Amino acid sequence: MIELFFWTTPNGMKPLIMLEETGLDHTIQLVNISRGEHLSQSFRRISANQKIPAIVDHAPLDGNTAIPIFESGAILQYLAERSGSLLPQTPSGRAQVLQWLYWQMAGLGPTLGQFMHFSVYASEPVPYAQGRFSQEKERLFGVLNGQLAGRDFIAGDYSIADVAVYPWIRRLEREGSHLEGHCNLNRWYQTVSDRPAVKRAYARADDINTTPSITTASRRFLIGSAAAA
Ligand SMILES: N[C@@H](CCC(=O)N[C@@H](CS)C(=O)NCC(=O)O)C(=O)O
Repeated sequence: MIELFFWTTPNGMKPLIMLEETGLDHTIQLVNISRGEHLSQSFRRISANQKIPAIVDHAPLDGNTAIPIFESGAILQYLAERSGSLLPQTPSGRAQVLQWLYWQMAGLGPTLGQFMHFSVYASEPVPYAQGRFSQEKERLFGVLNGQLAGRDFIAGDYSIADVAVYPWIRRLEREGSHLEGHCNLNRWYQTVSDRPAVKRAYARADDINTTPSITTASRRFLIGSAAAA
């Protein structure tokens, strides 16, 4: 059984979508980052980085004792291998998927996170940072749009690369970023949005929380500001 430590953010949505896609047996532990629940000592033992998401596999297939895993990319890869889904078996197929998974983890995710921070959440305007991350966001959207030309999905069949990228694109789209100028990206976005597992995952998230993570009250817990407490 997989225990998912979850809040309703883009990185949190990745394993929830994956669990819906694979049907792996799981339970959800809510970690409300707006209330600083990710900063507790007990959560630190599961996620050394004290950010969500994290999982604990209570019955790993290799017979080991329960294993905690943090970092959403590592979690997706683990769940793909655990379920035999959404990650090809061949070395070349795996490499194609993993390069886009790492592109999301190292490039798209951090860039869109900083873009959101400086354009929506920052307590004061920082025009240089807004411009820098807006420009890089557009460049990365262009890279993704180019990769999706003539392809239904990012790396061959639907895979953990799509699962990793989708929640961030959805978050930006909901925040007002227009996808129409990137026709391949927009088509892919509609296709993934229509997947039953994706719909189920967002319906579950909406039942849990519909308020933004960063409010005046929550600001002191987030963005590492209280992480050393
Ligand atoms: N690279 C990490 C990023 C995790 C992350 O930034 N999680 C956010 C929510 S999306 C969080 O826990 N924020 C709380 C904070 O920064 O204090 C991953 O992909 O798992």
